[in-house]
Amino acid sequence: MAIEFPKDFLWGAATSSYQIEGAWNEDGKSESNWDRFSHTSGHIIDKSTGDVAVDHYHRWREDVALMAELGLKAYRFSIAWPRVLPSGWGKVNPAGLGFYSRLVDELLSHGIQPLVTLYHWDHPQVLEDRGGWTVRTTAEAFAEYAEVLARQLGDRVTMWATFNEPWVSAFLGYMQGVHAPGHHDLGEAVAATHHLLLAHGWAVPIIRRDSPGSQVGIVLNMAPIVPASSSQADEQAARLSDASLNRMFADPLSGRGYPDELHERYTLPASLVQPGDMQVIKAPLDFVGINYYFRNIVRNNEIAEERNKPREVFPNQEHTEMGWEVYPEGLYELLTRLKHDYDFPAYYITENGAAFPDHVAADGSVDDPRRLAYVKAHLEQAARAIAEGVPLRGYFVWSLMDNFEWAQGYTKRFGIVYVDCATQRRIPKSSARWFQRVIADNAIVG
Ligand code: IFM
Repeated sequence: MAIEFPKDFLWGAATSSYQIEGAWNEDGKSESNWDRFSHTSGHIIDKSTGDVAVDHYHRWREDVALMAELGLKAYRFSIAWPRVLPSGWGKVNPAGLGFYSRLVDELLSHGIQPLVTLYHWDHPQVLEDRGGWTVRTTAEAFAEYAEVLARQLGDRVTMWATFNEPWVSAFLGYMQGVHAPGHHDLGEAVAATHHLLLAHGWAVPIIRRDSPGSQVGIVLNMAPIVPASSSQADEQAARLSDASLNRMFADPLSGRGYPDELHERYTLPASLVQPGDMQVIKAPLDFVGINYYFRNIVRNNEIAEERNKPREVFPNQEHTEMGWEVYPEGLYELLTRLKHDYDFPAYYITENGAAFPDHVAADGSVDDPRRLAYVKAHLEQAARAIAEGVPLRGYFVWSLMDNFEWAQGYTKRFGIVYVDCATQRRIPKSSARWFQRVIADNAIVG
């Protein structure tokens, strides 16, 4: 039986600047935090960098043509801040801005709606040198950056996301040390969280003013959190983990302030949250983008000094190549929980997808049945949530094409389009052809 999606459901694919563009030092772009991080040895598993990535900076026309061939209704991409404002703020680099302006025009000429993410983890290294997200001035610089983009593209771009996964920027970057800038400091992660949210809150009214009528939102990585057992300790660990991953962002965005668990575990420095900040952060949104990959099963950490860091447990189920459990029901659980607990007006799945090893067959094709099954199963759960009244308006697969998977370099392929890194040849995988049919039918048939 066919599973139909609502009329006007927005079907798309997503990418991000550092993961696909390359051209790391071309046309006036300055060094980014990720250029510095990947150029410093020991951070990327295969010692690679995003210097060339999948060369989208030079192949963007070909890539847009591919999107059109697949029938995408929308394309979610991010802007490299160091291309547009190489010093973080101040002087605009017209060449960098021109690249994105041409990309937007090309998308529109094919009837593809751009969803622009202003920040997907890459900012000018000069800002990082002055403290990055741990300092308030970076949030001020971001507001200026948002204004430049909204003024220049706001007549043509009608969907904006301020940030992608601020949890990742704050916690993987400043506490777990696996992303740029590679620090290990809880205090820095908390400060970064506040400044990212503040930057978001400042940017929202600026975008509304300079891109009137557009939809403005933010993209969060969220997951259902499940205790590993019914013990009080595991339940408590799950509560902490939920506060840190989910409520730390969704609560202040919806006007509830930071979760109590943060205050229980950590004394915020008096100077961090200034009068009026929480009001800024709760700027009304048109949508929240959800990036969902797997649920988190957590167990209490028996190591006394690490009680703040609940352990994740990975059950013996099917896993993707990232080691992430395949748990499509989690998408339904997450969406219905959001509907129950918050009153955001709309949601988009802004990322969902899977890394599996892919191989080019002798006939030049790439068959990826496991990725296809992953996407199909998640779409079925999305449809279930829609049927129960969740205002889910679209789905973006991660990713349009194989790319630089951060600390995992090029060892993990998430694309529905295969990229041969040596030749930069693009080959739509069988999942891409299947997705193309789903879009054309606005339904999963069979
Ligand atoms: O590749 C990333 C993306 O940049 C952000 N969300 C998760 C994806 C897979 O790890």
